[in-house]
Amino acid sequence: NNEQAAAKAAAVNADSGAPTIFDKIINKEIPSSIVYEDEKVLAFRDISPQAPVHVLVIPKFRDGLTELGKVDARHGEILGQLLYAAKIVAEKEGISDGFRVVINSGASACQSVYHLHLHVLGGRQMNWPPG
Ligand code: D5M
Repeated sequence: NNEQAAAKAAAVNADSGAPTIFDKIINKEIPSSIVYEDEKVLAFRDISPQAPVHVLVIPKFRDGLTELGKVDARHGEILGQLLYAAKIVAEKEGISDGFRVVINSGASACQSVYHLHLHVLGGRQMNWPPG
């Protein structure tokens, strides 16, 4: 089925080190709807929103940050900055009272872009367990 095909394609592309579409977004070579930006972090609206608010938070310098399962101790500071940026995004988007942060790591989690990103989702009742 489609989901399996997508997972397989993602597995093949996983962490090849090749630039991703997010590099083009960071460099403003393709348009995005930016919600928050600072020196190290960029947050922009997901092109395929799964909730009324769906924002991606990414490090501007990938530097080995392809997927959460492959980070190491030197990434501790930026990981904290990404999580803090997610909180700022939630505030800006008016969903501070309830929101979800998701990181898909690896093909079995359906990661499709191998530039680490946090999904910030809200604006509707979120359900548990996730799919
Ligand atoms: O999530 C990768 C996410 O990236 C997925 O929700 C779509 C989103 N995406 C892909 N291309 C774009 C562009 N060009 N703008 C905004 N959002 C985009 P994953 O966790 O890897 O499955």
